[in-house]
Amino acid sequence: MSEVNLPDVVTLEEPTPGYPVYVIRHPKFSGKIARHGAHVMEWTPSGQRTALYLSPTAIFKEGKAIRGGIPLCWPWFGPHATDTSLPSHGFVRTRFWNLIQATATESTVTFVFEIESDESTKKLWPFQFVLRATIIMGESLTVRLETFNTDKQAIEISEALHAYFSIGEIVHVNVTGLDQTTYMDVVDEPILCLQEGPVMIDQEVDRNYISTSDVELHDLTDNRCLLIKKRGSGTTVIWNPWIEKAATLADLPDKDYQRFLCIEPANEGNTLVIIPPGENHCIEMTVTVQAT
Ligand code: TA6
Repeated sequence: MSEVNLPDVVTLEEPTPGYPVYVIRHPKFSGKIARHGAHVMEWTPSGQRTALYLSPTAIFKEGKAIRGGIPLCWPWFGPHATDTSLPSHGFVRTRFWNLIQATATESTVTFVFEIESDESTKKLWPFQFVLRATIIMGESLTVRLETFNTDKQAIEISEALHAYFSIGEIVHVNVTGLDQTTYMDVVDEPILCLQEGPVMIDQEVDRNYISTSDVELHDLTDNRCLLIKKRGSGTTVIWNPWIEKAATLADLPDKDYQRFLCIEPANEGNTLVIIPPGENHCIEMTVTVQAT
């Protein structure tokens, strides 16, 4: 792997030895991206509070997903359909990716990471693939995940851009863009429901909305709105663990459920993706912060 020259606005840090994190300090924004999981840890437009939540007790160790930022869930979302011994949310958020490119313009910085199938991935998922993550940081943030089927057979994937958005106070936010949308409530036994009006959070929420719509996260504490546009995604997952579930997560302070809401462009359940041999699929999210 040849070394990639980093733009001047990027420095390399290691929260733990051998765990590279790219730190971006640009006049218009700042950010952090870990090579582990091609994981966006932080994105902060200048003059704004940070847009993504990152747990202060996140663990930076190979094989453990970072709690917060934007974990990339692939090639399956949630628990594996048949083998509970396999890692939840697939196996790419828990391994180091290859940095292919890091470039900058006067208004953006772009990182491209890739993972290619090998013997270790085939033990978990017996298919050939190339997976590419493109992260474009600027006054907005774009995360693009492209699956290239390099196998001789069709492949079926589920996936999510599992974004943790930073908020002022969980009971003072709402999400619009999902009114009259069907969702599967998976907090307990799955049950099909219909969303009436904005999504409000006053309990554990774990919902898979069948929707291709863009959504808006309205933060009434911080007087701002996060516009979340997506493409290539048929499901929007909304999750907050609330009090009891938060207390079971060792890498999340008990009270921090109040400080984030996960809104995740995804494909899962009824919107699984089948990619013919030699073809590819792209899921993408673009986030913009607006003061209100
Ligand atoms: O966000 C949806 C979800 O599948 C929830 O059910 C919850 O498990 C969450 O992901 C976090 O999963 P993780 O494996 O990162 O703890």
